[in-house]
Parts: sequence; C-alpha cells; structure tokens
Amino acid sequence: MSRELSVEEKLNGIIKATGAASLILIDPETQKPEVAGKMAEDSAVAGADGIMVGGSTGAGGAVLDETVQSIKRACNLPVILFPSNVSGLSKYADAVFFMSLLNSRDPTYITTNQALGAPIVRRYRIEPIPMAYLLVEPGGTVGWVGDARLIPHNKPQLAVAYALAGKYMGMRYFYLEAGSGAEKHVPLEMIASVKEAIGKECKLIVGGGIKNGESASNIVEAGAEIIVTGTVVEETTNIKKKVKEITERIKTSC
Ligand code: 1GP
Repeated sequence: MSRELSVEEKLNGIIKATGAASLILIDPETQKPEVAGKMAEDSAVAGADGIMVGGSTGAGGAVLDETVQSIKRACNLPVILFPSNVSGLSKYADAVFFMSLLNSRDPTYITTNQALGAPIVRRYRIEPIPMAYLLVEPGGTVGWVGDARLIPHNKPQLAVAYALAGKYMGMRYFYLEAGSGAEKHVPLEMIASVKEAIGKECKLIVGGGIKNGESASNIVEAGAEIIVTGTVVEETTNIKKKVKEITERIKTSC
C-alpha cells in the first residue's frame, strides 16, 4: 500500500504539473468559523490548491481551532498554518509553514517562537514545511509585529542575500511578503532575482497586495510558484469568481 503524500509533496506535485499553486489565506480573526468554512469551500470549487490559516494578531486559541475544523469539514484542501507566533498552532491542521522571519531585528521571530513551537508541532503531528520568510516594504501589520528590517523595493540584492542564506540553512520554501493589504505587491524584478538565486529545487511563494489575475500571472511569470491571496478573497462579493480568475491565470501563465 502506498503512503499518503505529504502536503509539501502535494504542493510540489501541483507546481510540477501546472506550473503554480494558489493558496488562500484565511485570518481566523476576521470572520466566524462557519463563514471561514464557506470561504474555503468556494475557494476549493474555484480551483484553489490549499488554505493557509493565520494572522498577525489574535489568530490563536479556540477561534483558530474552530476555524481550522470548519475549513476541514467544508473542503478537502490541505490546511497549512501560517502562525505569527507559538499561539498560532492547531492540532486540527495538516501542516505548518515552519518559518523564520529572517529579516527581523527580534530573535523572537527568528528562533524563539520556533523553539517554543517545535515540541507542540511534534506532539500534534503537524507536518512542518521549512520556510524562509522575508518581509518587503511596505510590510503592513506583520512588518510592525515582526519588527522587520523591510527590504526596499529597489534593493533586490538584499532579498537575494537573505534568500541564499535561507537556502544554505536548508529551507525549501521562500516567502516574499509585502504585507496583507499592501498597495503594491513585491516587485517583479525582486521575484525574478530571488528565483534565479534559490534555483528550481526551492519553491518561491509571493503574497501581499495581489489583487487580480493579471498581477498573479505576472508574478508567476517572474518566477513565483505559489501565489497567496487573502484580502481580495475576504472583500469580494463573489469568492468563486475571484479565486477562479487568479487560479486560472496562474495555471495558464506557465
Ligand atoms: C499576507 O501575503 C498575504 O500574509 C496575503 O496578502 O491579504 O494582501 O492578499 P493579501
């Protein structure tokens, strides 16, 4: 009997088969758990490849557990935690982006929360996916919370330096983040430079301020393999239409 694929293997398989994957970010703080379930269900119908659950403030405890459970009941997509600290872990999730905010000034976000969370990840049997997390200007709430030295738009070489450091430390996923609700997403030149540096074996995620299919498509053409959208999915009146627009464009842009 063959074993079930890990979430990382599933994502890598989707990227190999279709060029790119679409993840929808749901912040447990923003809506009731049953609404989060409906959002995930609509996203799944529209072709999304997974649901990320997390937020910079207040995304822990009972509301997190109930949100993850509601999403699991509503669809078959993998649920990947995206925690801002140790309180963002839930035993009901499939995986966690086990990330280090490499350009933080505060060791809390580089190694301390990771050390506090690691035994919990093991006890809950959540799959850890090692990820380098890099915050690019404007950075939004997560930039403030994570006390990041935001990478300026005109300094792609700084993003490359951090990304290479992450690669040499063994990380397999790299997330270039402009901050939720950012007016402008991460610049295409920076995406292309980072992708060139980390190589094909590492996967590049881009999120923050991606508002439509055209931007998502441009970002994938620049080198990203995973697109994260949160705010547009929260704000639209038609989740299926919005997610379909983004998902279809990234799958055909490769
Ligand atoms: C935040 O990158 C994600 O971590 C999503 O950003 O809410 O702007 O889509 P948006």
